[in-house]
Amino acid sequence: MSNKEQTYIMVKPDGVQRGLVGEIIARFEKRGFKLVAMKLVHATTEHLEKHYADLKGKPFFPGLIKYMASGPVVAMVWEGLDAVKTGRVMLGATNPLASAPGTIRGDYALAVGRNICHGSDAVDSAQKEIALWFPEGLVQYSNTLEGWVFE
Ligand code: IDP
Ligand code: MG
Repeated sequence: MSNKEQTYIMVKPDGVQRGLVGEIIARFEKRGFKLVAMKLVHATTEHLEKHYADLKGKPFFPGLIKYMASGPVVAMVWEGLDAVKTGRVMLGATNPLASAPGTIRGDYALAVGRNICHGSDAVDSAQKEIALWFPEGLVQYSNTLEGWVFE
C-alpha cells in the first residue's frame, strides 16, 4: 500500500537539549503520519559511524560523530503517504540557512553542524536506518483516524 512508506526521523542531541522533541513530534503527528516506533537513546560512536557510513571520509565526519554522541537522541519511525520525501521537506535543507521558514530547520536552527534533526533521504536508506536503530522491530497497531487522513 502506497500510504505505508516508512521513514527514520531522529531528534539530534541539540534538539533534545533545546527542548524541541515535542515540537518535532507534533509536526509529524499533525501532518497525519503514524508513529510506529520511538525511543530515547544515547548512541555509541560505533553505532553512529554505521548510521553515517556514507559520509565517512568527509572532513566534517569526526565532528559529526562527536556531536551525535554528545547526548541522547530521539529515534522514531513515522509511516504514511510518501513519508520519506515529505519528511525531508518538513525538515528543510541540510544547511538551516538555506531552509525555508515553516520547515523544522528553517524555524529552529542556524548552523549545518547543529541542525537538530535527521530524516532518511531515500526509501532504501530508510529501511537500512530503521533496521539499524530498531532491530527489535516496529510497533503494529491500528489507528482509527487513518480513514480521515487517507482516501
Ligand atoms: P542531511 O542530514 O540533510 O541528510 P547529510 O549530507 O546526509 O545531510 O549530512 C548528515 C549531517 O552531517 C547533516 O545533517 C549535518 O548535521 C552534518 N553535516 C553535513 N554537511 C556538513 C558540513 O559541511 N559541516 C558540518 N556538518 C555537516
Ligand atoms: Mg543524510
